[in-house]
Amino acid sequence: EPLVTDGFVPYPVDVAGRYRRDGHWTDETLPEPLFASVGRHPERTAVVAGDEALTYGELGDRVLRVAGGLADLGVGRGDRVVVHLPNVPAFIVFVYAIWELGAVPIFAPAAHRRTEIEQFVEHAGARAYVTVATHAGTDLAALAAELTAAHPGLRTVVLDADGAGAVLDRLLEHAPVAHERRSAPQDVALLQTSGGTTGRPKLIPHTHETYGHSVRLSIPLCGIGADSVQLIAVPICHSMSVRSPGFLGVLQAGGTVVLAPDGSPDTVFPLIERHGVTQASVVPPLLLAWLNSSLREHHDLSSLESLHVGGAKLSAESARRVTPELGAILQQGFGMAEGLVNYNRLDVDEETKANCQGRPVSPGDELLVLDDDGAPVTPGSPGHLLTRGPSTIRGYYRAPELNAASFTEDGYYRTGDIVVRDERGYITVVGRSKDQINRGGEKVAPEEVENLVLALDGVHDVSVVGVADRVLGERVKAYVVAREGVDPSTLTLGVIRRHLRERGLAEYKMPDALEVVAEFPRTAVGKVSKLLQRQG
Ligand code: J2J
Repeated sequence: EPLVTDGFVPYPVDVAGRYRRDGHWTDETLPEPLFASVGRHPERTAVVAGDEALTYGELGDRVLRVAGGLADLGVGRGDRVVVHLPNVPAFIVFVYAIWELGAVPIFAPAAHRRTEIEQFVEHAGARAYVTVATHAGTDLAALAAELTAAHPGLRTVVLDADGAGAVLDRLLEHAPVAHERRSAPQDVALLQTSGGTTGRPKLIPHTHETYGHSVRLSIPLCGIGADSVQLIAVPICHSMSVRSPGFLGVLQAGGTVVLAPDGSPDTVFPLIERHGVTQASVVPPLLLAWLNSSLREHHDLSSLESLHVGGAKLSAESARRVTPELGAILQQGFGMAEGLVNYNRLDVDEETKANCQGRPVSPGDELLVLDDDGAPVTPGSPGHLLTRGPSTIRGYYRAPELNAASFTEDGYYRTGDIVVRDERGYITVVGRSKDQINRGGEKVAPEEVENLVLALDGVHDVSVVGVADRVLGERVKAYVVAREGVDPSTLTLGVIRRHLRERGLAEYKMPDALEVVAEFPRTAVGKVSKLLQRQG
């Protein structure tokens, strides 16, 4: 059968050959490690959420039954399926079920709404859409109905809000498919969403080889083993929850995954205590909330061995509080859904632990730190980070124009991050050259928000930037110029947010602040100075 490579930029043949010879890429597909664990210890607990616990045996059985149900809906090898679920066991079940069929899940953040989901469905030509009836007050069943009306070929699966219910029960009545290989390791295995820097979200195609490599190496580097109990308290579709080391790492190692509906101390502290959580991967604002919570004294958090913190910059000051106050090793990481992941090794010295965001996971990772003219900088000096390697994509999905700008001719990905790399190869993230806002780990493309705000009556021009925020690192601020003759006081934050909500934009992308101005500050060449706006 032909490989599933639609929309994928292949690795040069010699490079792929080298990655396989060097053992970075193996002859394994992503569901296989789970089923190896199922075979080894079917009775052990795999996934816990609320009062529900699934053993490995039960998880494996559910995966194969749901696969049967999806096959009945017409999902087969190479088909794209948008998985739009919150932190519920069904996310894990559906993703593995889709893999069992050789199909390709698109990991859509639960916070996404019509604008984003429609783009994924259309751009990827999705065969099916899996979601929950309601999420955070939004009627997603209605969205599913809208999508099917517009795309008659699209099949939808709408679970109850908790990811269970009659629709799931019916799928589970299907006879299980046989567990067998229906995809090749070289096939595109999944599409991850990128925070993006442009008007449209980008999709990131990983193969079983590229993703599996990242997972395998993360397991030991994050100290994951059969006794690990991992808490997933950030959105489950995020790389940190899936592969760094994520549920893929934990289920491969034979540990237990505990799902939290959100990351607040009220939710997670009781879970840590009750289930003896040993590891969690979190974004800085969550860590800060845990550190600053008075609830800490009322819960036994002593089972925590390590906390992986990444997605956005953690201040050294907060970093230093982690071990004394939470009793866990802090492991900073700096990764990107495009592939590259850096971790501080767990036994690194205290200075590195607080100040650095890690070094590459894979010996196959190649990093360049370049000045504005493209010349390498000396270690210890800041520069633009470019990278290629066995877990880093060579191009976004179906996006030739974008790829020409985001990748060099020899296949390096331009991360848009400014970093300092020291002599040992440890990285500190010091800035960003891409037009992106990092709102506490959630990435916002200003252009996407600007395009939607421009459609609002009364708006002449808009510029969206990230401004400093003590907890989130950055928050979203919109500068707006009113159209001539329009009373500027009618353009309020509430009006703009309501407009964006009606357009179906994810809540976290909406401006937190608004300033109506007569004109934008300009650079010498007449461009809007986002630099000046960021200070305001
Ligand atoms: C500063 N900026 C950071 C950090 C990511 C593991 C961990 C994180 C991600 C991730 C991931 C940062 N300090 N410690 O995929 O597997 C910013 C950079 C980067 C972008 C990627 C993983 N850690 N960042 O965050 O695709 O700007 O992946 O390029 O969501 O987040 O974002 P994302």
